[in-house]
Amino acid sequence: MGNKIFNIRMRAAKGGPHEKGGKHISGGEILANYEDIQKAVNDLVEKALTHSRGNPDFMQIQFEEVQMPVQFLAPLSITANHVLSVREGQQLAMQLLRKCGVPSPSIEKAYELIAQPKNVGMRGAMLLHVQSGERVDNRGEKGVRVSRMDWDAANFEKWAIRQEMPRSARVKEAITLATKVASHPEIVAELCWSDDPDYITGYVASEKIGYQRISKLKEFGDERGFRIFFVKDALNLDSYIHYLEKEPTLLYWEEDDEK
Ligand code: WAQ
Ligand code: MG
Ligand code: MG
Repeated sequence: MGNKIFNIRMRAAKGGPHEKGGKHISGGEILANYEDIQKAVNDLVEKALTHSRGNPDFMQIQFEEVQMPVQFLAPLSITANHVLSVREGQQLAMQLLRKCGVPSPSIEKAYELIAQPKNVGMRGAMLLHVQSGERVDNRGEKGVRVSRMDWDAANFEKWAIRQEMPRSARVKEAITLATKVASHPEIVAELCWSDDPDYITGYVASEKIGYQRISKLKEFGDERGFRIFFVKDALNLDSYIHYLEKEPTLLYWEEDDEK
């Protein structure tokens, strides 16, 4: 038994690897002890091989020991918003972004970026400057992939039962990512919906408004999905990206947090 911790990550594509123009199918990241690496690898392989975006013909799995100390965070508080149409869902998303302090012109710029075909099919997130709405990461169609984060399965299950949330890997991954992202003081909001054609629920999240789930942000069958992080200041980009990619985060929920 060691107390070393490892980051295991996977990316899968169809039509060749991502960097050779393949279509992104699936990605995943897990933090595990040495003795749980095998299970983590199996879980990631299964995720990619049974994906609704299609069967991959390229997959890469990689792991490495994490040398940095782990930060522990309580999951963001959850609000469920039920909407009847994509239009209503998207209007609510914009309203929530404004509540986080993102000005309307920047929100419009975000939606212009989303509408561009070259930004469809990214495996990571776009970073946008809050005030100008300009994209500030230089990661092109790859985007910034948040990694080195996880949430113990048993602790997540307890939380999900109490919150009446689905006990799915997808929800666990989304709350984990949103909590890690929101806890950075320079990131004021996140907008997300899935690129999986069979999943239409998305969210807006921030430290201020918590995880605001929106039941419908796109139509079934649509393979366009996104993650956008709005950052206050474009100057410390390298430090945000280091935080998102490299600094290990584990969620932990205490029953008496009552969040
Ligand atoms: N880091 C950065 N961006 C990511 C990451 C990551 N680790 N994982 C995914 N993305 C980006 C990428 O551009 C994908 O195309 C997009 O997000 C959607 O990813 O019911 O399932 O994993 O409360 O398909 C949210 C609602 C589900 C969950 C989100 O996203 C709920 C989802 P997906
Ligand atoms: Mg995912
Ligand atoms: Mg997906």
